[in-house]
Amino acid sequence: MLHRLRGLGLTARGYETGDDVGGTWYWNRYPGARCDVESVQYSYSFDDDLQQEWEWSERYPSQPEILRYARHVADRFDLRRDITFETRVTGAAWDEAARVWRVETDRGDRVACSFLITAVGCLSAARVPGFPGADSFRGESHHTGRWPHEGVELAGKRVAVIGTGSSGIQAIPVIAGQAAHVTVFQRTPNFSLPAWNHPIDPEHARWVKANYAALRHDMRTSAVGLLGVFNDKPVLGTGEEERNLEFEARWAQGGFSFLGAYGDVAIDPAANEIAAEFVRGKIREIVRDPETAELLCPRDHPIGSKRICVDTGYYATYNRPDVTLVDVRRDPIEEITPTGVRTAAGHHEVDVIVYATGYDAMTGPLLALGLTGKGGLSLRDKWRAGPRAYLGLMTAGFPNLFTITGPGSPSVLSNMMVSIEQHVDWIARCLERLRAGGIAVIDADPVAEDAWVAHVNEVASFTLYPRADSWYMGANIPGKPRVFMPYVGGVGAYRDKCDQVAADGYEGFVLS
Ligand code: N01
Repeated sequence: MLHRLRGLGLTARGYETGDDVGGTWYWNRYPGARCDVESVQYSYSFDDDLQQEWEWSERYPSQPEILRYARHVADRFDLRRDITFETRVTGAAWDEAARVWRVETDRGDRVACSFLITAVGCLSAARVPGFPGADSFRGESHHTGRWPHEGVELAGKRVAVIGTGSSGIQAIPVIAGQAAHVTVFQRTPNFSLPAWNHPIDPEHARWVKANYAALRHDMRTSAVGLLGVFNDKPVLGTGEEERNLEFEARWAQGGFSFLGAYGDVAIDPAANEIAAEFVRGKIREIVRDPETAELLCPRDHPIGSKRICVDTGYYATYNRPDVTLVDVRRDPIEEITPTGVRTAAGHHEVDVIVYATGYDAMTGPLLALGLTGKGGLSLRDKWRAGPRAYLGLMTAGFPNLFTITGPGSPSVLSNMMVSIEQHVDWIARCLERLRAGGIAVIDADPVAEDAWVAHVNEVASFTLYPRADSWYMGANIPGKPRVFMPYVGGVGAYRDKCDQVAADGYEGFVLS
């Protein structure tokens, strides 16, 4: 965004809490942290020299490699000189008379700007549940998303991991390889698919680079911003032998491709159950102790209705004698003691606690900015019953505020790089046209916003997503309104809609 704004000849300044670029990949340094989108797809497309010159080493990029990439991009485009690091935005208010945003930071900065663009991410407000006694723990305890930069010594230690979402599922096998003993506290089992990560075949990398233009186009016009074959064919009515061959082939491919095997899995409970049972069968094959295998089999949500996990050796880790699984639904965590975790059934002595307990997703990072719009209305008050935004790009009553990957856009249901670039391009073009037209202020029309919010909900209601207690629904945060926050209508269709709105003179926006 900064690069594009400079290209328009605008003066822009970034504010960043960390001491360097990288966002998610700056903060998430837990053992095993890796992206589950393939590296050649999880990368910027805005500069052809960049995408031709950068060499990825693995099919799925590790956190250190993505962080190196982010730093490389910052160096290459000389971005740091316009970023103020180690500085948190603590409040921003729209000044109606002066038509500027007045931004405040924890360093005492007071800045006025015509436009305010948020790039705070969807999963950056880390959440640690308030277990009684947590502060009394004498060992080290860390949230996966706030992992110490110097690393954590785990060799010979007894480690508790609380949480089995994507972060826990990635970290547990790696931690088990280092620690003396790992106790996993699982509340809800998740579906996880194998990554089958491997070094990038140089021949494949050359082929991708030679075909990047076409591949990027396919990603931008796809459903979720990823390459791959997503079948429309229904699994219901497909013979058992045929569907098992298809599921086996997808399992062997690794990653998200499994979910694209059949078109009805995301929308029909009976179809979904067939895919879910295939994965449960795999868990039972891999995990030797039948009781542990059953504990690891998800049953409370349709497969894909919570963010699917992608792992390396996760289920097999429970075959290790030094790994224990505790089902905290049956045996709840009662308190953290100075030396461990007490559940209803007993006390687990540990030296380190890893909180893989997730995030106040999507709205959390935006609400933390302390935004106040027209008439002194705070975003927190406006969104009390759930987020409301037009196209996920602007929220009515907060003029000249753009939200990159905001609620109501595909964001977390897609390859984030594709969705980020789409928003950046759209916002940049919008600012260019406003300037050309001598327009100072743009705001979402509340009527258009209501219609978009209704559409977002309607499309979600055709799917199985609302059936899960997921962070997509805000269900992981006590008291958070239960609303499906991202837009499930597809990356390609969403892009067309945004482009059409712009082509029609910013239909649904009020310009003044
Ligand atoms: O967080 P989560 P995450 N007592 O919210 C449990 C992306 N990501 O950091 O399900 C006990 O998914 C909670 O249990 P339950 C990806 O989009 C991507 O793992 O609420 N347990 C759950 O098991 C992902 O979806 C990558 O019952 C408690 C876990 O903590 C998103 O980030 C890697 C608890 C939280 O799981 C978030 O993933 C990592 C309590 N009081 C993350 N409170 C890749 O690209 C919570 N839990 C690979």
